[in-house]
Amino acid sequence: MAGNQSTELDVLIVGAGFAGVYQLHQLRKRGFNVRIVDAAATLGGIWYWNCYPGARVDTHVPMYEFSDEELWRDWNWTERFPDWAELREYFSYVDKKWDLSKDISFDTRVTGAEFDEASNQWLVKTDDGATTRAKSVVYCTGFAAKSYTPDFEGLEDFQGVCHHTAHWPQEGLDFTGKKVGIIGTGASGVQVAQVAGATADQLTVFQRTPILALAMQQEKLDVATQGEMKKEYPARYKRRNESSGGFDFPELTKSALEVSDEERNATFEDAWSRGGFSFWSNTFTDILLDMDANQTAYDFWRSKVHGRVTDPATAETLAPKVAPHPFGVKRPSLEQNYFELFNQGNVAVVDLKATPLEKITANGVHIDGEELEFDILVMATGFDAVTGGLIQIDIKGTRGETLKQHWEKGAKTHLGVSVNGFPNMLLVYGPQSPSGFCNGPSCAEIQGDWIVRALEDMREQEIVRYEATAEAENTWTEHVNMIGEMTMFPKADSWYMGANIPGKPRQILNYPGGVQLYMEQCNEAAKEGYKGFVLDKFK
Ligand code: N01
Repeated sequence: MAGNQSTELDVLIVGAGFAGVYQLHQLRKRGFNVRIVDAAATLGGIWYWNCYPGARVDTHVPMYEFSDEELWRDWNWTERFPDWAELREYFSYVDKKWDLSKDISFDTRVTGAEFDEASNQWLVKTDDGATTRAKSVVYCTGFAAKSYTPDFEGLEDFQGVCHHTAHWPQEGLDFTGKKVGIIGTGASGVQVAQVAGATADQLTVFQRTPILALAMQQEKLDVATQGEMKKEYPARYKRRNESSGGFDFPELTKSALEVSDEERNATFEDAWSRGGFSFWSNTFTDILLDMDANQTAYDFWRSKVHGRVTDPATAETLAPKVAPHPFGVKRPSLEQNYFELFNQGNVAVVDLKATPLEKITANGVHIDGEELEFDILVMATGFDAVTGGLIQIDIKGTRGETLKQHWEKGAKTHLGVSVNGFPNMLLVYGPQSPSGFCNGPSCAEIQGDWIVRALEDMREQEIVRYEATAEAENTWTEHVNMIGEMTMFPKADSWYMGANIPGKPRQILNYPGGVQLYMEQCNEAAKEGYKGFVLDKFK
């Protein structure tokens, strides 16, 4: 690792997004000798790599930021759902306030790590050829550190410009006057389409599964408004810590099936007009638990889309009568004018279920026996989410087994933070923790605080080696799967289930019981002397 640093650390953190930055700040305050390593050139994690046009957060201000008053007091956003550029500015502001960069190795990728039994330390290898010793490694690689591009026949033959949304050129790319094809209609595809549709000569959106995109209800924010809002910030951050998904939504009390049609409709309308994820997670208690309740949400959503798309056949492609999967079990995206795009003469949607993509050619995409020509192809095809970013690192544990091998049949952890056979290794936002079901900064703080406390406890008790037992790992995995089975998430082929990647084991990757229940169990384990862990004072 280049720069001014120690080659023997108390804690090495992988990743400089919200989770990693929080760990660095908190651990350093407590006197740990700690350093972040990140492959990117700046802070920001996902916001460094996903700088495609239109990329913006789907969480409203002030939820998607740290709750430290020292930060929010002087920081103001320009929009209710900020874009990637403003998020990067925020990270740069946090960097100055918390003085972070001096302890971060940028442009450095962690390629492997091996546990050294003799010293109880990890030997962490980076792509600059260096090896760093660390007593603990905390992986803060986020849920989307490994992109996924399908193995399309002929992809390498394409002569135009082709980028995955997560490897967008840092210098940007202009769609003006170009023929643009976007493959994928997840949150990334929707966001790029909205920008491309404005200036491209022709935009074709290749849809395999319709995206149940929700109204963002974007707003400009001024300083005076935020000055008023800030009076409520402490209460709102408290609420976010007490919620199930790390947001500040009010408590839900009613079933969608116990109210009249008028009341249900009024509740849906209210959530729709509040925008963001309100319609997804803040209408009724049983939307994600009961198929009949779920259908009411889908029908409402579909009527909204059909009201905005003029051609009935196109509307049906985008929002079919039969739901492609239960509402909300694939992550909805937020949209501003996504559905109106398809009323424009220069924008078309291709239904890949009806006319599968045959191959990619030098000039474009072959479909239904025809070649569609493109200057630019955008792969908005998602991520090998949650586990992919971790197992792409060659992490070797005590049995000579790599993490990839250990998770061959599916991820297993204790409490979503620790893995048997991989001592002194902790995960933030990892598999079987609330992760993708929780707002990122909330999880970075809530789960992050538990990890910081655990590291302090280990230091205080002079524990040199801590490791989840195989039994605890199995128990936690069963528990997570059991709760998952009670929900409707397994009913869709989503990244939540690992089902978007061919050959990846199908399992619920995020803890589905909510942050409260999750933290109760983590805190209980800590109180009982880190139940489920073996703690060694001496080797
Ligand atoms: O990826 P996705 P994403 N042929 O996996 C399609 C977060 N995020 O990058 O649904 C054709 O959701 C695939 O089709 P299908 C957010 O959490 C947040 O968009 O599998 N198509 C799907 O349409 C999000 O959930 C923001 O049938 C193929 C698309 O590619 C997560 O990141 C912005 C295909 C992939 O969608 C991932 O979003 C962006 C194939 N072979 C992302 N393979 C914010 O707003 C896949 N697809 C903060």
